[in-house]
Amino acid sequence: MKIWTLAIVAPLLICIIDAWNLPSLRYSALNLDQLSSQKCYESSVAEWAYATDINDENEKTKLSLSLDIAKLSKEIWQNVTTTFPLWREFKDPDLVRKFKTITILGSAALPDDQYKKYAQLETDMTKHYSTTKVCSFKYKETCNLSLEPDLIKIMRESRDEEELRHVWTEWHDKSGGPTKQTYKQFVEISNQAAKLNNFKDTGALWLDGYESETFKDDVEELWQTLKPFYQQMHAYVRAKLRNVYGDQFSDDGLIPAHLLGNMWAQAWDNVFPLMTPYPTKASIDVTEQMIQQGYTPLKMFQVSDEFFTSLGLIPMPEEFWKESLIEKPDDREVVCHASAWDFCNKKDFRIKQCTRVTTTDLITVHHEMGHIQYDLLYKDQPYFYRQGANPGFHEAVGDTLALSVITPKHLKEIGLLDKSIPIDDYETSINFLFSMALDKIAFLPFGYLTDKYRWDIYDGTVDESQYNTHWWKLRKEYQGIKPPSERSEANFDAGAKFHVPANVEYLRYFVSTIIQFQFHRSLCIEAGQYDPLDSNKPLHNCDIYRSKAAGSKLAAGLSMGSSKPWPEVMKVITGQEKMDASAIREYFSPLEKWLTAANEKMGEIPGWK
Ligand code: X8Z
Ligand code: ZN
Repeated sequence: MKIWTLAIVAPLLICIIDAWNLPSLRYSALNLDQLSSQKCYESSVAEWAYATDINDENEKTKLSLSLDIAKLSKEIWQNVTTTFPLWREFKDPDLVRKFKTITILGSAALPDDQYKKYAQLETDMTKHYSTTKVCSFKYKETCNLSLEPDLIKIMRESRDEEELRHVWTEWHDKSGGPTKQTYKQFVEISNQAAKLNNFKDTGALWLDGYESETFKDDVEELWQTLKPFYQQMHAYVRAKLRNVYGDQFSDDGLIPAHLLGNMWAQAWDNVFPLMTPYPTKASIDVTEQMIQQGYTPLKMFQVSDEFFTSLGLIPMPEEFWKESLIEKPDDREVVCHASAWDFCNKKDFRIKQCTRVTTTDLITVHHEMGHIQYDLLYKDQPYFYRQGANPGFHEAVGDTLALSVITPKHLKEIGLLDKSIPIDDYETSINFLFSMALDKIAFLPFGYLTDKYRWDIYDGTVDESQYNTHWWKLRKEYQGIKPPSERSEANFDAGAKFHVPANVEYLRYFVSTIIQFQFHRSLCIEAGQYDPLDSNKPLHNCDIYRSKAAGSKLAAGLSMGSSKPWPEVMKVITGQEKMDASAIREYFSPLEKWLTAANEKMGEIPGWK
């Protein structure tokens, strides 16, 4: 929750003053730093009020404040860029780095009336998504089911094909479809803003956040490396689902999207019980255990906090526990999609999550806590550098820790897995790795295609006459899935995924999925929990719990914020400067072998038409 320009200008001016030794200006620069923090705080308060209580008044307050701040940002931006037109020639690279960012004002670059429209369209779409209700399959007259928790639970638990198809179709028709025209207008204005920031379109602006000319190609290469593994997963899951829902499958090899336990078929861990590799061996779904032990959302956050502090990382501050919203209220509409908030005053950090007591949500709790931990670690950086090294880094922090938390060994340690259950055998490892792959490997193509889709829209390759056709073309090509009901251009199925109406860049999650395994590998070596040469210490068994060495290595990188290009931060954490798939492959290597053999044995040929 940051105000772009103010975030940029304040530390920038301090830096200019330091560099040119003009102490007389220092006072006003400091004022500007305070002003930017203050404005960011005010806007966060208004945004939070709205996201935790969607009503007209909160919407009005939020929109009018955001317009005021956009105006102010623009004013300062114009002022600074006209005062220092030759900033590219400055000798100090740090200064150039700050100036480079100032030329990116984002949507605030728009003329006031256009900005107003942009903000209104985005609000309208997010509100529509967050408040959509659909009708029940079993009780036809009941039409108040919401995505969180009702539909998510049905997608997770129901094995009734008709019910799944009904819920999938209702949600896609009602949440996505009506926003198609709004999205089209949004794309146009968003591109205008990108051009005012000297980018050819919004997709190019998003990619600039990764500070690399080759980033798009690098991501494609990573995907190509991992695609054969994904196809093995896909083939195995398809074969097992065919045993359950036979008549839903045809010889095209595609999996119907409603059968994978998740509304967007982005993570498949919920269908694990239908295809457990070794059903008599342990698995890591601890939902039942948590319920039996009386876990609450608060307890889940406490467990997560304890893991972070066991590494010597920062405990959540008092304000966090007081002000966060960790359960869905029943007296008002909220934006349920989980998020973590930095209020820019170095004190106020909050999470908003409609938490349920499930294994998936326990992981999401760690994910969100990772965002806050990052915010806390870089809070003393100059205002402008209080961001992730790149968007993928921010997404990877909590997930990295969760890779330890979810190991059977750790679950035993915190009492969520019975101590007497054997876990060190090969079969249990395969069960564990398979459930992890249903989450992480299944996610990869979705994490990639969601922005591939939007790049194609933003650069004009695809117009609104093809919005839905193109979505399904990519879903088919990358994920190997197909819609369970007739789709047409009257639908807008991409709009049924939060990040599209809410305009959140998505490649970050693909990047995160790759780099979290690089982080994990490095921290595990640091903790003495992983040795590539010791087969008794495989990467997937590593738990960095209580390792201060691992914690301080992570903190050293994360506390840099965005003060240096991400490869330098990566180097601090992993010793490597590049993203690479070797860690994720190392982690899953026993499973990849097992799956290949299992598919061969079943005569299941990976791939689809
Ligand atoms: O949106 C999220 C987080 C908030 S940054 C809950 N995630 C993506 C999603 O839900 O689609 C985490 C996993 C991917
Ligand atoms: Zn996140």
